[in-house]
Amino acid sequence: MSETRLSLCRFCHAACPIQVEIEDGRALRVTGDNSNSVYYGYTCAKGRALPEQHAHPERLLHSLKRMPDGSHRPIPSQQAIEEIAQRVGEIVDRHGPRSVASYTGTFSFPYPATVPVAMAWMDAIGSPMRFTSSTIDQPGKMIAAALHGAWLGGPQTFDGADTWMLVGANPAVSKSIGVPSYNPSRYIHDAVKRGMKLIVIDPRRSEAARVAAVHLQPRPGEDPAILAGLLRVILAEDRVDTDFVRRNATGMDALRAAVEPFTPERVALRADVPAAHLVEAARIFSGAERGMANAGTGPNMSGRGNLTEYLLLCLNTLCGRWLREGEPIPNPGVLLPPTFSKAQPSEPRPGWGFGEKLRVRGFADTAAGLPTAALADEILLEGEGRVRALFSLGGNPLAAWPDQLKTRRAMESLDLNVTLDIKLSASARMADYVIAPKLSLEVPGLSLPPETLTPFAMGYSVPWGQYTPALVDPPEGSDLIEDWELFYGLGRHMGLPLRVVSAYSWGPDAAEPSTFELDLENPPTTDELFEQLTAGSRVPLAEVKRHPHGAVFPDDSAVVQPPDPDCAARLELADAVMLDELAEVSGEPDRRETDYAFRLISRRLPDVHNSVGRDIPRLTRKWSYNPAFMHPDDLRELGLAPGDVVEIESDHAAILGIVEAAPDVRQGVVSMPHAFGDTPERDPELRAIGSNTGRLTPVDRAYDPYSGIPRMSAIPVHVRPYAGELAAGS
Ligand SMILES: Nc1nc2c(c(=O)[nH]1)N[C@H]1C(S)=C(S)[C@@H](COP(=O)(O)OP(=O)(O)OC[C@H]3O[C@@H](n4cnc5c(=O)[nH]c(N)nc54)[C@H](O)[C@@H]3O)O[C@H]1N2
Ligand SMILES: Nc1nc2c(c(=O)[nH]1)N[C@H]1C(S)=C(S)[C@@H](COP(=O)(O)OP(=O)(O)OC[C@H]3O[C@@H](n4cnc5c(=O)[nH]c(N)nc54)[C@H](O)[C@@H]3O)O[C@H]1N2
Ligand code: SF4
Ligand SMILES: [Mo]
Repeated sequence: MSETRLSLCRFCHAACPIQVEIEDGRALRVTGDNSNSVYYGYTCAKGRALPEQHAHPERLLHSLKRMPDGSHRPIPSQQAIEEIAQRVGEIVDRHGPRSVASYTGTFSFPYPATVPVAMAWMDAIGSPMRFTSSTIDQPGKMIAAALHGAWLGGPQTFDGADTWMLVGANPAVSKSIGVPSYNPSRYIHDAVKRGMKLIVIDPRRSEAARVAAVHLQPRPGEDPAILAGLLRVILAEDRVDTDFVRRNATGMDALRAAVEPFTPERVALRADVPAAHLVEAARIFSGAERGMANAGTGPNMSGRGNLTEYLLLCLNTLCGRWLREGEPIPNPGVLLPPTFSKAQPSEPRPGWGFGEKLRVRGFADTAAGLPTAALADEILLEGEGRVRALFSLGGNPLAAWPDQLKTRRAMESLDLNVTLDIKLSASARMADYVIAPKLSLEVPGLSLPPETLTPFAMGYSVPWGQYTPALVDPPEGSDLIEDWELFYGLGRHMGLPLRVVSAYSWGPDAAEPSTFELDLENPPTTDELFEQLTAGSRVPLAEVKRHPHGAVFPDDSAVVQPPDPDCAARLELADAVMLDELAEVSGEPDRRETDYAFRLISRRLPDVHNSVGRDIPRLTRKWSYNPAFMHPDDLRELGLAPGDVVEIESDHAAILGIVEAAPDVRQGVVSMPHAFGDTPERDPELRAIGSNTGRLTPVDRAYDPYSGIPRMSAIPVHVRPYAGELAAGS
C-alpha cells in the first residue's frame, strides 16, 4: 500500500512544496503540490528525480576512510568522527587554528542546521578561515551593496512591477534572481501578459530573452559599458527620480561625469548592440513606475563584477526603485525575526580589506566573505599559517573551483581532507574521510534557507513558510548522519563548547542575532535545533507546522516605517574606487583586437544543479555531458557538425568539448555549463561525462583584486576541430 505525504524539495534553493508517494518506506514518486497559489504546483525534473537520487546505486551508505593505497573503505561514522577529532586536534595544537579551513558549497544550503553548527565548531576551534561558494558566484553583489549602502526599506518586488531588467541572469532555468524563484516561468509569463516590459541583457537569447521587450545581445564582458550607457541616457534625458535622489543619495554629479564618455554610439560599437536598442531599454526602464534591475552569474564572472553590480544599484537608486514609507513590506519574515524596514539608507561600508588577511595576492575578508579562488594557493603556499586541513560541506571543489589542476594539487597537499558528500565525487575521492549524510527526504526540512535570500532579490517576496518532517528512513543497513552531526560530534570529542547563532534578519541595523549553546551530553534532535534556530521568528515554528502544505503568513500591518528624523546616511552614487574602475573601462579601446576568436560564457542546464544530478538517468536523457553550444554559422565556418569534438583552448589550458548548434547563442560565443567532467584521467569519457570548464581559468591572472573571483565567463578561447582519438567506448 502506498501513501502520499507532503514535503519540500531540497534539490535546489527554490524549496518547492511536493507530494511524495511512499511505499514500503521508500519514496516512489514526486509530484508538485497544487494546493497553493504561490508555487502553483511547480516542480522540475530534478525534484521529480528525488526518489532516484535517494535510491541511487552509487549513493554512499557508509562513511569512508582513505587507505594508504588511495582506495576508500567503509568506516562507522562515529569512529570516523573520533579519528577526525583526534587528527584535527593535533593540527590545531601544532599549527594553530588558522590551519583549519571550511568550505561550504551549494548543498550545505538546503539543510538549515548544517552551517550554523559547523560555524559554531569553527568558532570553538578559533579559525577565521571560512570559505563559501559566494566568492566564486556573485561576490560583486555584496561588495557593491556595501559600497553603495543599503536601502533599509528593501527593494521593489516583481509583483506589480511594470518593468524588470535581467543582466546575465536566467531565472526560468536557474530560479535565481529578481523573478520569484518559486515557479519563475509562470511569474514571467503572467507579468509579460499583464504588460510588464522585460529587458534582458545576455549574449544568449535565453529563456527570459525570448519574452523580453528588449533583448540586448552583446559581446560578453561589456556589461559595465552597457550599464554606464544606460545611466548616461537616463541622466542626459533627465529621467531621474529627482526627489528620491535628492533626499537619499549623494554623488549624482560625479556619476554623471563618469558615465559621460559612454555615449550610445560608443557603447554600440563596443558591445556590438544597436544604439537605438540601448536608448530604448533606458527609456523603458526609467519610464516605468516600478521594477528593479538585477544581474546574475554571467556578468559577475565576466570581469568587473563589482562595478557591474555597483552600476546596477546606481540605476535602481536613480530610478527610485526602493520601497517607500507606508508601503507594505512584501515579506515581513516568517521563520526569521520580523523584518526591520525603514525608508532610509544605511551608511555605505567598506567592501573589502578587513578581517582575516590571506597570505596570497594581498587578499583579506570582504563583504562577500574570504576569497575562495585563493584557497588552493593558501593550501599550497608553504610557511606559517598554511591551511592544512579542509572541511568541505556539500561542495565539489574539483568540479566547481577555477583552475581545477591547481585545486587538485592543493587537495593532494592537505594533511587532512574531510568531505561531506552523498557520493564519491571527484573531490570526495581525494578526501581522507568522506562523511555520508542523510538525504533530504530522510530529514526534517524548513523553508528557512530560501527566506534568508530575500534581501538579495531572491527567496520569497511573499511571507511563505513550510516545515516538513522526515518522510522516509535511510536505506536499510546504512550508517548515515546529518551533516550538522559531524560538527556536533567533533565538538563533543574535542571537549569544545558549541555556541550556535540563531537565524537573524539581514541588514546593517538589524538586531544582534541571538545564540544558544548545544548540550554536548544529550544530543539535540534536528527538530529541537530548528526550534532554537528559529527562536524569535515572526511566526512561531509551531504555527508553521500546523500547515503541512505550507502557507502564506501575512501581516497586513507590516509597512515600511518612516526614516529616523536624524538620519544622515546617503546612498553613494560615486564610490571613488568604482568610478576609477569605470574610468579604466572608458580608457580601453572600443574594439579590442585579440588573437582569440571566441568567448566562452557560463550558463546552466535545467536538469542538473552544478555537478549534481549528472548520474541520474532521468536527468541525463537529453545530455549526460555539457555541450559547447555555438551558433550554427560559427560551426559551419569551422567545418563542424553538431556532435563533433572540439578543442577549446584558453591562455591557461585546453579542454575538449562536444559542439551543439544553438541559434540562440551570439556568434563568436561558446556557451557551456560548468561543473561537468572529472579529473584528467577521465577525459576520454568525454561523451559520457563532459568536460571541466574550470580548467580554463587561472586564479592568479585577470582576477578581481578584492574578492579574487577570476574570469569564469567571457573567457577568450580558441576553438578547433579535434582530430585526436577518444578512448574506446566513449
Ligand atoms: N566555470 C564556472 N565555474 C563555476 C560556476 C560557473 O558558472 N562557471 N559557477 C559557480 C557557482 S555559482 C557555484 S555556487 C559553485 C558551486 O560549487 P560547489 O557548491 O562546490 O559545487 P556543487 O557541484 O554544487 O557541489 C555539490 C556537492 O554536494 C554534494 N551533494 C548533493 N546533495 C547533497 C546533500 O544532500 N548533502 C551533502 N552533504 N552533499 C550533497 C554533491 O554530490 C556535490 O559533490 O561553482 C562555481 N563554479
Ligand atoms: N537548473 C539549475 N539551476 C541552478 C543551477 C544549476 O546548475 N542548474 N545553479 C544554481 C546556482 S549555484 C546559481 S549561482 C544560480 C545562477 O543563476 P543565473 O545567474 O541566473 O545563472 P544562469 O542560468 O547560468 O544565467 C546566467 C546568464 O548569463 C549569461 N552570460 C554569460 N556571460 C555573460 C556576460 O558577460 N554578460 C551578460 N550580460 N550575460 C552573460 C548567460 O548566457 C546566462 O544566460 O543558479 C542556480 N540554479
Ligand atoms: S525547482 Fe528546485 S526545489 Fe523546485 S522541484 Fe526543481 S529542484 Fe526542487
Ligand atoms: Mo552559485
